[in-house]
Parts: sequence; structure tokens; C-alpha cells
Amino acid sequence: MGILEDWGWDARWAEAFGGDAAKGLFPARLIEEQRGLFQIMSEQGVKSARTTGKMRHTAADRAGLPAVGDWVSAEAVPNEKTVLIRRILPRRTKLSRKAAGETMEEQVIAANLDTVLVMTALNADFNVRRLERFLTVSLESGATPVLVLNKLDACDAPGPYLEQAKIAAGSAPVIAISAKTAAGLDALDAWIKPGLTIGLIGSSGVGKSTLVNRLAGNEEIKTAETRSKDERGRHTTTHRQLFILPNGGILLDTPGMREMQFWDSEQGLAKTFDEIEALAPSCKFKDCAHDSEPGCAVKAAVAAGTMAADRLESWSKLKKEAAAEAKRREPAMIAAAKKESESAARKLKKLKEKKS
Ligand SMILES: Nc1nc2c(ncn2[C@@H]2O[C@H](COP(=O)(O)OP(=O)(O)OP(=O)(O)O)[C@@H](O)[C@H]2O)c(=O)[nH]1
Ligand SMILES: [Mg+2]
Ligand SMILES: [Zn+2]
Repeated sequence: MGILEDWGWDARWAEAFGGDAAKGLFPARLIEEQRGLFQIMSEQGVKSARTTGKMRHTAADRAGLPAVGDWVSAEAVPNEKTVLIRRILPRRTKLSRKAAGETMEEQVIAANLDTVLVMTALNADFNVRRLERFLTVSLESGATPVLVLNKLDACDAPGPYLEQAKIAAGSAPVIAISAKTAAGLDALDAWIKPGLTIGLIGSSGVGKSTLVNRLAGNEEIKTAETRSKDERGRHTTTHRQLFILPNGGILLDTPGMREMQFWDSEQGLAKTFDEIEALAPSCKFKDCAHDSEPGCAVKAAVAAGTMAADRLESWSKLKKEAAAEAKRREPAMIAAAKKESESAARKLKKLKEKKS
């Protein structure tokens, strides 16, 4: 197997790369990003890479710029060590959130993940509402989420945590592990496979980097103790990086995330709360908000005790948040679409000029 295959290259990527070789470009995977500086892996090994001014100019938004996990068409520059990223091959999955701050911009956390491990610790970090939020974003990405409850070794009574996590997880698997003692890690084998890319997300201090080190069989990545007062981490990992594990799996470590604001999350939300979606067709009104409408099947389930009231409450809050976000996103989407059509018009004009 070649180096590209080690990093997840397959026949479908080769097809997407298509005729770019004839243009003097070579395929590469973006394996690390640190403050806008990229490292890419190709048949020539690791190289620093940067985007072209043209790409930055024509990208409709930030999501049009490369993210860790992307496959790209790159070009060597004579007498320069840094190569140019010319094109991003169409993403199979895309883990996005709203960029922090006031802007209405999409931030792609990672591209082309097959599996997302949503990690939390079995201590004061554990928060069902946060799990639902992370799960929604993971499902929206198109990847398969798995809930990972870490620090099993330091937890006296994991039972109640597991119960709550299973409700939050819906149909996603829940596994309890200890990155420290390696207990339960076998359960991850189903997702850690050659050529498959697995991303780790969760708040700071839950043990993401410790797990990467454990699976990699070394202590390459820095980890740091959490504050004993509230188990909060110290934001030890500061960039996103892909690693190849001894068994061939491709693992992405990410910095702990304080915020996970939604970006285009309606499908993810429907999947996260699939038991509500399943009942909705039985409500009297087609557009039932499961709030105070008569004949609501979801409310009936809560009254009958077959659904937890806080589950419905949580869905309702997140649904409102997603709807508000979608509304605020509208102008940005229109602007992006305009920029894209302008760029297409420019291309067309150039083509016509060439012909004549
Ligand atoms: N007891 C116990 N401690 C663990 C376990 N996994 C990680 N830790 C400890 O938790 C602390 C934080 O671990 P990290 O791996 O740095 O956490 P992280 O999620 O990478 O944090 P950020 O990089 O800040 O996002 C370290 O002191 C680890 O030794 C575990 O399974 N059990
Ligand atoms: Mg870390
Ligand atoms: Zn209803």
C-alpha cells in the first residue's frame, strides 16, 4: 500500500482528483493546521502548504478554505519549500460549527471524518445537554458518532452516567473507557481501522490527547492535569492534527471546544432526537411544535412516562436555537451564493474571451 492509501486515499478520491495530474498537480491530505499554516501529506512526504490568493478571494466563505482532513490538489512552486493548495476535493463529510464571535460564518472543524468520537469524562465534566449538542453537530457532519465516556478508572458509580448517556445517544453507541488504564479500549476496534478517519471532540481535559497517546502507544502529545476544583482542562492541545495509529486507523486530535454553536444543524437535530421525529407524524397538527397543541403525541408520551420530560425540553430549546441560527444565516448564504455566481460568471467570460 502506498503512503496516500495509508492516509485514506481510495478509488473514489482518485476519481475526484481526476485530470488534475495533467495540470501538474499532485494529491495530498491536509494533516495539520496551526493558525492558518497547513501541513500536507503526499507521496513526497510532509510539506508546508498555503492557499493561493485566488482561492482566498474566490472562496464564498471560510468553509471554502482548506480544513484538516481535506484532500487537495497541490502544486509545487519552483525554488520554494511551501507548496500551493489549488483545489479542495469535494468533502464527503464536514464537521462544522458557527465560528466564534459575532460573525455569521461557518467554521469547518474537520473534513472527511468517517467517525466522530464525542468524548466526555465520568466526572463533573459530564453534561447531557452538551452531549446532545455535540451529537447533533456530529450527525449533521455525515460521519458516524460514538459517545465515549472516559476516566472510568476514577469513577465509583458509572451506572447513572451510562443510563443518561444512552438516552442522549439515541441510536449512537455508548462506550465507557479509561484512556489511562486502557480499560474498555477494545470496544473502539470497530471504528479504528486502516484507512478510516476518526475525529475526537469534547471539552478541554476530558482526555482526548491521552487517548491518542494510548492508542498510538507513545506519549508524543502533550497532556495536562485538569483543575481539581471542577475538572476543567487547561486547553493543552492548541491545534488539529491527524495521526496514524499502529493498527492503521487515522486519528484526529482537536483542541477542547468551549463553544459548539450550531451551523446548519436541522438534520442532525432530527437524528439526535429521532424518538421525537418518530412520534411527530402521530400528532394532530402536521406542524406541531410539541408545546401546547392539542393531540400532541410527543406530549402524550411524556405524560405516559415513555419519554423523559427533559428530553423534550432539551429538543425544544435546541430546535429554537437552530431555527434562530438558520434565520441569521440567511444573509450570509445569499452573499455566498452571489459571490459564487459572480465567480462562475467571471470564468464564463474568460472562456468566451479565450474562444474568440
Ligand atoms: N484518571 C484518569 N485520568 C485521565 C484519563 N484520561 C485522561 N486523564 C487525565 O486528564 C487530564 C487531561 O487529559 P488530556 O488528554 O490533556 O485532555 P484533552 O481532552 O486532550 O484536553 P485539551 O487538549 O485541553 O482539550 C490529564 O491529566 C490526563 O492524565 C483517564 O482515563 N483516567
Ligand atoms: Mg488535548
Ligand atoms: Zn406534537
